Amino acid sequence: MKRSVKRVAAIHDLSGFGRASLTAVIPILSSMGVQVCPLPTAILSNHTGGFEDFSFVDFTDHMQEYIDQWKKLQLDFDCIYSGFLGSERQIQIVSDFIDDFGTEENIVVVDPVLGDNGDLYSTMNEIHVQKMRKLIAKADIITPNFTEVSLLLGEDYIEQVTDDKIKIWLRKLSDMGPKIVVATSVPDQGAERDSNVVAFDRSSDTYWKIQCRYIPASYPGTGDAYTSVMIGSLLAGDSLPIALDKGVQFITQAIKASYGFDYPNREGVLLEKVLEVLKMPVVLGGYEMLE
Ligand code: PXL
Repeated sequence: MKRSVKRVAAIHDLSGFGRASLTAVIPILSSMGVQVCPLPTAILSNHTGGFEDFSFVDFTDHMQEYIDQWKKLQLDFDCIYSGFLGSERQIQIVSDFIDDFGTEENIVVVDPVLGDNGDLYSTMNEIHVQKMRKLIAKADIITPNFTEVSLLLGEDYIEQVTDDKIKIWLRKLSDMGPKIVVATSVPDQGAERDSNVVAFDRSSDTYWKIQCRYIPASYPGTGDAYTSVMIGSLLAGDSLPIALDKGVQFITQAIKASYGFDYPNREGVLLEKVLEVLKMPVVLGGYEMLE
């Protein structure tokens, strides 16, 4: 039976305050007409970006019984989407989940959350990186930021990168398994502070680049928001470059709708003010194919 509403298994933490992980993924995909089934990895009072402390309950010990119940219900999903994973054991659980629920038809998206701005996140270590390398082998699509690209490849973090170099790196990541590699926050070689989304699609041997103009503000959770829009767009039948472009436009609009207001960035972008635009036809901002 064909489902009338697409369904995503979203394997992320639930952070009660701050608009990251599930509190970004659920409203975005729901607004795009996609059902989100959360598989929580941890429950936090608030995310960790910019907050000094937080309460944290690791859900690892309960994930298997939760998944077993989903198996009993014979659930299936159009997409499996994993993000922040709190422990190495969780990486194994996600890997097993992909073995159990992955099919030829559905898409497996792994956001290999490991670090940002050249550094590993404080809760991650080298073993985490090694396990993540194994997990991305099982994904159809991965969405590392530029720091995570370097970490996964074991390359030193660099401030500037040429198109030729990022193309080689993305192909190397794809050689590790995923058909599509979407790198975010890739420094632009021309405009100093701009960054780009650069993607490689192995099936068509094509590279795509979407420029993101610099905005002088950064907010936690925008990576989760970007990947969610991309997934919603792909599930609606859009092509990869259009899905990548829609994500960039949404994040740009969300940041612009937020930074005029005086509130702490750690609370995330004001999603509630921009969710409606996800339902509107988009004027594409422009993607280019890299030769
Ligand atoms: O992807 C953002 C995110 C997710 N989960 C937790 C976080 C953050 C960002 O800081 O702290 C727990």
